Amino acid sequence: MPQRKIIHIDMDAFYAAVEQRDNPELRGKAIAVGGSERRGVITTASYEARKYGIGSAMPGFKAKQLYDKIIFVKPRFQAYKEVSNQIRTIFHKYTDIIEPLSLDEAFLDVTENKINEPIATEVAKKIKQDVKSITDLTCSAGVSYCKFLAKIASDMNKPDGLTVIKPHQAEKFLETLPVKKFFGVGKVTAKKMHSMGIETGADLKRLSKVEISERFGKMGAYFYDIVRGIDNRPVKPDRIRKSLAVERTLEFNVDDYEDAENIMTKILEEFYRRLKKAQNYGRTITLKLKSADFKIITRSSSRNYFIRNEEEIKSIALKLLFENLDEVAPVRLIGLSASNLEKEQKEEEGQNGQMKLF
Ligand code: TTP
Ligand code: MG
Repeated sequence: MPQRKIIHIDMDAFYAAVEQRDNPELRGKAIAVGGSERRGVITTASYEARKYGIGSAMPGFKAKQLYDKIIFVKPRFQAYKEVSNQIRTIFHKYTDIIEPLSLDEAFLDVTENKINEPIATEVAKKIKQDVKSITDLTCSAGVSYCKFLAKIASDMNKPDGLTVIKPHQAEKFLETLPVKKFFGVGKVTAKKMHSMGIETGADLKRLSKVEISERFGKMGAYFYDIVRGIDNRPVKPDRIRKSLAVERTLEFNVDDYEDAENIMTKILEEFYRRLKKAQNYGRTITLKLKSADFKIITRSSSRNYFIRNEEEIKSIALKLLFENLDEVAPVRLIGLSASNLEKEQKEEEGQNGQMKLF
């Protein structure tokens, strides 16, 4: 297999940058999107505000304490969605292997690309230029041979950064990296690692495969590999992610099993009602959890048949929830989705059938 070329793109201070773009009075100022000095949390802050230590998920009153001239701006999700669509269109100029992680962030596999550019850094430069000229906003790009490193790289020289981690630099780089920066290490896991004296990649690397699995379960094997720069996860294009999903953003952060179970029970009712109505069941059930500090994990369970039984769906969902809540708790969003859907598969068979005609 040839060395892959992966780019991770992430918009800079996304919501805040859109607000400053659309309202010249906000430019150069410390602004926070969402929240107010009395209630609510901030979704993000402009770089001018970050100098005072203001940032995502911070309560508004705290931001005000840190800098009393902070300007609170109401979020306009429609505007962010529009930019998100624009950048998606730009990405498609270069590759169709795009995996969006959120409105402002995506992985791209450019090993082979539509402009036949062999140097991934050049592709990243072009994407950055396009994003700037079409949206009038900046983004940061990370370039590497795997998702994990590309993601870390994009964060290294924000804003307007372009960072490349070459294969021969990977191991050294990972050794000095604090474990809390590892993609997939949430607050709880980081704490556990710290209590074991594991602060950096080098510390983590001292654990044997058996030790690391004993201590961190399934995630252990993943940590074992990534700290050695091994990450073969493919960039999963959007289109193979057809699913039926129900999600709830919670009013309070939840870390208690009982509360989580109650919420899940409500989600399950709605989820099952929709599956039944669509008469479209899946072979895979996926749990999504978003932590209070915005880390997202998804955990799936698959069968080799379409899961139609309500009790079975329920037991799969609760098992996934109980096994994974600790990793990201407290959570602010719980979601459930069904994929590998019956109808989607029929559709694909249909498409393949059609393709044979050409
Ligand atoms: P991020 O990419 O995490 O942050 P950002 O784009 O604002 O800043 P950076 O330059 O560091 O990338 O998140 C993208 C958007 O998602 C952000 O603009 C607002 C929203 N968001 C929230 O609503 N709550 C959160 O806790 C976080 C982290 C982000
Ligand atoms: Mg961003």
